Amino acid sequence: MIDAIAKELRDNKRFLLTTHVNPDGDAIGSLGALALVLEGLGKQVVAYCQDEIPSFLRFLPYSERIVKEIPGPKRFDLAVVLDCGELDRIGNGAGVLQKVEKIIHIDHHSSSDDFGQLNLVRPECSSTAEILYEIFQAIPATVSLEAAENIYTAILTDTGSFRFANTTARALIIAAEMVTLGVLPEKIASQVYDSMSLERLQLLALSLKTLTLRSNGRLASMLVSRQMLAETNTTVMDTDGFVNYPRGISTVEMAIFFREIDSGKVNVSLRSRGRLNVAKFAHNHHGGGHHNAAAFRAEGSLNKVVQEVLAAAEEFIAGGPQ
Ligand SMILES: [Mn+2]
Repeated sequence: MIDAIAKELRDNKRFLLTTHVNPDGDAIGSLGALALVLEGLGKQVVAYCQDEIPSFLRFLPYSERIVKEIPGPKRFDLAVVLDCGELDRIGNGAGVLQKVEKIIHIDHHSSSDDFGQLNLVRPECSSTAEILYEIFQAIPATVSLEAAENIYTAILTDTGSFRFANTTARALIIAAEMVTLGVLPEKIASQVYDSMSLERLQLLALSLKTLTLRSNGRLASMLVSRQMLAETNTTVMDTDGFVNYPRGISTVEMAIFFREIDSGKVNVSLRSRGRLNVAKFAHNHHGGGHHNAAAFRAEGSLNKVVQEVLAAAEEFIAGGPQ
């Protein structure tokens, strides 16, 4: 499959690249890395993401060229969907994409649909960028420093700074290769982690007050409401990574972070340590993700969603490893 995809990338000319709504470091890093490598091969590329690039990723080369509308009418030979388990997670661009004759789907989410003509879904990989790097070697294509910064950042963020269970030897080897190409880990870490605004810190302070423990300390939860965002003049993007605070408590096996995105709509992020499979919990609620990191969207008031989900999570934990 790697070789088949490498051949398609070599043989075609006009590419549409896209990723999921609410993009993270792997989404934007994979988009940027593939766009830069394809341009290096003389291809025409449009990289699309429906939502705003989070501020901590805006230092990434190419990120400023990612478009929020697919320019039209434009014909593409090929679309590549990155880090995105279901086609409708692309958002508004999904319609345009379905008109492209051939779709290549590259992902590492265990719940991925096979919506492409070519599907390369490898849940054992740390990140989508890790899979891309293997494809770049198969083309074979030169990885510039700019592309390397994108790949490194994608692996760094998807492994939680090389801390999560997906921090494999292979993830570390690729990261090391990116450093060999000139990536400066200190520079990337400082851009990604030390670029917090005062407002975001104030939002975190409010959110931490909502931290609660259940199931004898095995379940922790925290929330951010629309009102907290208004009070601190922040947006939902400022909540990125907040889920790691409840997750960091020593007794916690499952952490849940609720954020109210609109009235009546709540985003629920799940993290686990060890054997609890939160992808399964997310799947029960029409979401998806990985064994230790997953998410879903729920309808209803924040209060109601919090109560129902926490009750379900207590039962889930009592059921033991899934
Ligand atoms: Mn990813």
